[in-house]
Amino acid sequence: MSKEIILVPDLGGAETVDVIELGLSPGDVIAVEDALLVLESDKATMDVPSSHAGTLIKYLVAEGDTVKVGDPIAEIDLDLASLEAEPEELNEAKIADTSHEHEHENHDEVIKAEQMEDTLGRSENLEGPEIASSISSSDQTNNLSLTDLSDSDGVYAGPAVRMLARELGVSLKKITGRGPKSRILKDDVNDYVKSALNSSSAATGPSIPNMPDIDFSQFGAVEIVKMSKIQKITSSNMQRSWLNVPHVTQFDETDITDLDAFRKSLKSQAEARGVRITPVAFLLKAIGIALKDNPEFNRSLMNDGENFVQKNYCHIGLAVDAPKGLMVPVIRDVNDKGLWEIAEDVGRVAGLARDGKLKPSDMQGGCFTLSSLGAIGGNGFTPIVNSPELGILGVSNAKIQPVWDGAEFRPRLMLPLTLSYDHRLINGGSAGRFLTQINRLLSDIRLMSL
Ligand code: CAO
Repeated sequence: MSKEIILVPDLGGAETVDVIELGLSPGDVIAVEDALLVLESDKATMDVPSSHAGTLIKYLVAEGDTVKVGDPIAEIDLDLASLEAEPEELNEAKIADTSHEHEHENHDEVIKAEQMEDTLGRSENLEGPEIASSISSSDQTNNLSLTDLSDSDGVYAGPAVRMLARELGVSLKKITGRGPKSRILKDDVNDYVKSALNSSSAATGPSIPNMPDIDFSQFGAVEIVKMSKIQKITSSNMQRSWLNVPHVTQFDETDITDLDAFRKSLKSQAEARGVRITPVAFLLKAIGIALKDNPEFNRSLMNDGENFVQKNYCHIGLAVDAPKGLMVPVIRDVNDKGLWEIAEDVGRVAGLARDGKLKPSDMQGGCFTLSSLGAIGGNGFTPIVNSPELGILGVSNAKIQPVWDGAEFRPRLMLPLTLSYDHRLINGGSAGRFLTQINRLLSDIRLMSL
């Protein structure tokens, strides 16, 4: 067996460098120019290519060692040497220019070398000449690859790690490096992929069973009716929210006796203005204030699972029972508006919804939704969050009820409230505070002016 000891080449000025990656294993077949290992100076990494073809017997250094020019780094069995064309000057491998242009060229060369290594790896059972033709048909270069560790993407990783990430289709930006100076190591890439695979298989779970197709005509006369576009959109939005959002619903009841008296006292003014003022305007006003005071309700989860959006505006959706189906137009900047203006907006958007004249933009940008079934009836219902909003207030029919005031029962107009919220981002305490504030604002409307 003829052996060759590979030495640390000219380091382009650096006195000592660290060994940061040993890319191969003993027994690996290597071609001239294959990256043997990766060295790191203060500011850059460099691939050290093999000056000879053969089989790696062993490394003479370990990851973390500090080496200088001329130190032995690997021992190679040259038995395959006759199969490859060996450029003479490789023993004197030069460090490449650090300019970005060269960086990219060198990067490409490293990739080609690694691809060739891959080819060789997969051709273990081939006879010698076939290996030789793989080698000689490859592009060869005499330069060491010097790569700014942070590269243009700001990620701190060596070329071999970048190559691995590319092969696995992983963005290095998503990986936390556990190497020195937070450099991303091959193990970090592998661990990231493993955990992504585990979490995706955990998330897959059993699928939702399909509803059976039933021929209802066997039970009596039926007709098949096409769903309207709005019905189809509502159906898929509801299902999406119901399946994605872990819902919790909280119940409360608020005393709107004084609110209703005040509202009724505004009747002649309202007529003069051509506006109808119902509890809905007060509810929107109260929600706006509660959203301002409880900003955690004015957020949306981002799909990356890492961040949420905090909204610094306050637009509220209003569910409208329109002839063509449920529509949710959005009333903008509620906190900048007084009760008259809000009441005007309610009349306007409800009219547009019922006439089927809402534009898509009229239904976008909501931070929270109000669904009032008060005029229709019912003691309570659990509304579905209009995701990606985090909360929805359901309002049912106000009724006179006996309320104990500490001395006697008094007839009070009580309004049932239900708050459904996305438990991924809202906890019960926040929801309790939010709903309690709405309750207080409605039961004592003087608080709305503070
Ligand atoms: N309890 C008792 N009466 C109520 C009430 C309540 N909670 N809310 C409103 N009312 C009264 C109003 O004051 C009005 O009476 P007056 O004319 O005597 O004042 C009457 O009921 C009719 O109100 P309205 O329905 O015309 O107007 P509104 O402002 O209350 O509601 C709107 C507007 C658009 C919210 C409503 O018409 C609507 O479409 N609601 C349905 C929402 C819906 O479908 N939600 C379910 C969606 S799925 O979650």
